Amino acid sequence: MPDSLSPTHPLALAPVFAPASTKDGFVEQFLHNLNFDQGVALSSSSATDQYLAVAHTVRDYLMARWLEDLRRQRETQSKGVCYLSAEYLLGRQLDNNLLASDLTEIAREALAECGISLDDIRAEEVEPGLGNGGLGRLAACFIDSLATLGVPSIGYGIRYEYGIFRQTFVDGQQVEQPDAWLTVGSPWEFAHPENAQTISFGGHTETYDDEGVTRSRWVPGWNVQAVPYNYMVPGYQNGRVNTLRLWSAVATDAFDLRIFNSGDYEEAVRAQTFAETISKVLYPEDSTPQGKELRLQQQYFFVAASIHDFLDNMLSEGYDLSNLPNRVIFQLNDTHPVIAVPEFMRVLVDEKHMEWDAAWAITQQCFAYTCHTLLPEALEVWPVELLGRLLPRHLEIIYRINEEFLTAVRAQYGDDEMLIRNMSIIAEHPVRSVRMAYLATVAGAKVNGVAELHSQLLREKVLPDFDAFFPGKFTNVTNGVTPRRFLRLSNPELSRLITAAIGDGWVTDLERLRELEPFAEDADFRRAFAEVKAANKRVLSTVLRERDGFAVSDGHMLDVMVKRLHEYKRQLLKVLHIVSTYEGVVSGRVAVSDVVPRTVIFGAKAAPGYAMAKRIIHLINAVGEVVNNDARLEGRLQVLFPPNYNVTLAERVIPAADLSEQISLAGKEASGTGNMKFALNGALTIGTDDGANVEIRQLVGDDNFFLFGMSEPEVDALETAGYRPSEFYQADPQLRAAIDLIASGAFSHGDRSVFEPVVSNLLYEDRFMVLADFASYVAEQGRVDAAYADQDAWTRSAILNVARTGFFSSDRSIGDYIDRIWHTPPAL
Ligand code: B1N
Repeated sequence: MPDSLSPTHPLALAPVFAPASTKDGFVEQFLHNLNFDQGVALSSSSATDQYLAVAHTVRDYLMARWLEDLRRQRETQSKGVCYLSAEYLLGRQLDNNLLASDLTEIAREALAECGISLDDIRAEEVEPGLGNGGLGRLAACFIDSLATLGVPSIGYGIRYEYGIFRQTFVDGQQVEQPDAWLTVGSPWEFAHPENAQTISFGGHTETYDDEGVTRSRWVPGWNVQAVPYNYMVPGYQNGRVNTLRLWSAVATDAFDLRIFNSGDYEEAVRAQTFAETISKVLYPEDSTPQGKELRLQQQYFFVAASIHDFLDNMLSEGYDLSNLPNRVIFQLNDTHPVIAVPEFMRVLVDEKHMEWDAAWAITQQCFAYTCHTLLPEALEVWPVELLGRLLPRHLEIIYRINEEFLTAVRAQYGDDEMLIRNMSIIAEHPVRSVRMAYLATVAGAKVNGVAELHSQLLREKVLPDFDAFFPGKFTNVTNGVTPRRFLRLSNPELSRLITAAIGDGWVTDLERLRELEPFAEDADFRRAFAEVKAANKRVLSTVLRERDGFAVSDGHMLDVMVKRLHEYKRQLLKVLHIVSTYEGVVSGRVAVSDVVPRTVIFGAKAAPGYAMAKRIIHLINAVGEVVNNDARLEGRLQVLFPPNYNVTLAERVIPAADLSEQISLAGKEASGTGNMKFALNGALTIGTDDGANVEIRQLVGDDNFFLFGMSEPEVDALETAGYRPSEFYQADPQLRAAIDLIASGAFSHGDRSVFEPVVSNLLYEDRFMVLADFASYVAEQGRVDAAYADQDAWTRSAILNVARTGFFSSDRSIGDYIDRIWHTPPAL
């Protein structure tokens, strides 16, 4: 803008140019972008060029709205949400952004006029896999709902250069490849190096005299620059565009200069690389994070940048910081961003010179914490030695928070040293460490679990002392999924059928699906619904043929288990069921004609360092190899394991599934969100009473859900009584036969050693009680087979699953966050 143009000049205020929302307008803008952004003519453009130009065109349509929302958020100063998450598992953007801006048909026609197929263009996009699994995908669903509901909000995270690894199989074993998702650049991001934040690490702390007041300060040892990359997050056809701001690390000038001046060029380049390591790669551990120094660097890097960004850029001039609780709530997505708490205190006390007590009172209103797990090994702790070396001032602040907290605990309960030890933010064993979940609980205005059962267990089992000490602090917000991506976009045929029956209001008001209930009794509707499922299976079959060379059998029940590979999720239980069916036929115990034809699809990545999980992947592939090629099965049982399960594949698999496997040991899966996506797309669930399965079953009804296995109290009782898996092995001939078959080397070319660790773990440890639930699981699968024989009744149940799971919209989850935690005002 020229100097003479004041910000209030009509030209400066004019809406940004937006192309005409017509086919011709789209064509014109697309060709313009192809020529001027990509520098190619249509006739010589590659598919990549075309994809990038289409993406830029969609962006151009959204831009005016985005700039308007950015301005509005700065100007209104109403209370907003800063969602802090180390992961956003976004999936492909083009389709979603076309839908949000209602341009899908216009784009299709416009491209057709240019001789290009929109479907081909879609396939060009590499999905940004900046998350591991459910937690990262939840964050992506939440920012979609926040934009759709028009909540003033911003998502903050890390722009990993490499997202979740690409999984390949070599001889049935997982091999990880780097996910270079940025190779051709991302058309959806805007870099703003001019808004970089300087983020410090290391050094020491000191006190100094400030006109008679003794203050502390941090004298850091080194720093890096955090460069923001902005992404548009469009609401669904509501003219709103929110922002996702992801930080990328680069070396600071100061950092470079010091070393350059010393003449050590090599060292300077090394230093640069070192700084950039921070946002280089996503840690591929889901649920069991390793306490790596770089991980803590990543966490501090992004939350410090986000807090400073908010304070510097979102607050009006001269903002009275004591009003912050009326202006912002930082939602902590698990413990990964919890180091934000001492950082916020440090800013208020050391930099803004606020009194400790006043700063702490503000902090306790500005943060809320979502816990996503119950597994003890997943609760993050940071060794004091490491934290103190990397963030010495933050460690001091944490010590003081803990001291004052424990003083308050003593004041209430007296000197109960056992209780004090149990509640201390600092653990003494095995090494002195900071318990991040405790810090988050003490600091947070609210603490929530992610499903009813999870929140109950969190209060009763994980943090009971805190629940007693902080009455009213704990609450539940059951997870949800966005109906835009996981129904409207991924299942267009079912969407059309639903809309024809009840109108399209369900896309933003998913409870409206209830209106489908009567259609379950309508034979024509059932026929149409079954035809949609069949069509979705054909689509999946084509995808798997082209992607992986698989030949999916026709007419089979599609039985799907897709999720991260973890022992608690019990992929092994599913494997034992398959092996048992196979063993039944080859041993003559079962007539092959009695096997209900099934295709079992697995999708699962294992953390690269999780040896048992990788062995289980190997076993699934090995069992598939044998089962799929044994003529005695007459093709009635097929096991497919497409590698590299990701959001894009999920969007194809879920709409095609008949049966959804949600078979974790009760009390271990915090919520699950895949379970919701399947039910919403008309798959029936076989599941334990765990996580959100409990709520799914309550909503769809017992007749439309296959429940098996121990309940959480039963698991607890068995644990207390002493669980000996070998007793189950001895007592159940069918189980014994299945395990013996694996142990015999039948799936490893006669080599008994290959799966010996899996077998012996099952027999002598079996932490997640696979053997204890086996009989119940197999019996319930028998009921699944019987139910599937009556296709019409099955379809009826499937329709009721769709009709009754509107509760699991992430719009409802966000509504609950607003009511119970954030108390943000209604949309402007
Ligand atoms: O979060 C999901 C839940 O639906 C799942 O049940 C839960 O397992 C998942 C460390 C995690 N919990 N913890 C993680 C991810 C990455 C990491 O580095 C932990 N993920 C979950 C959404 O609530």
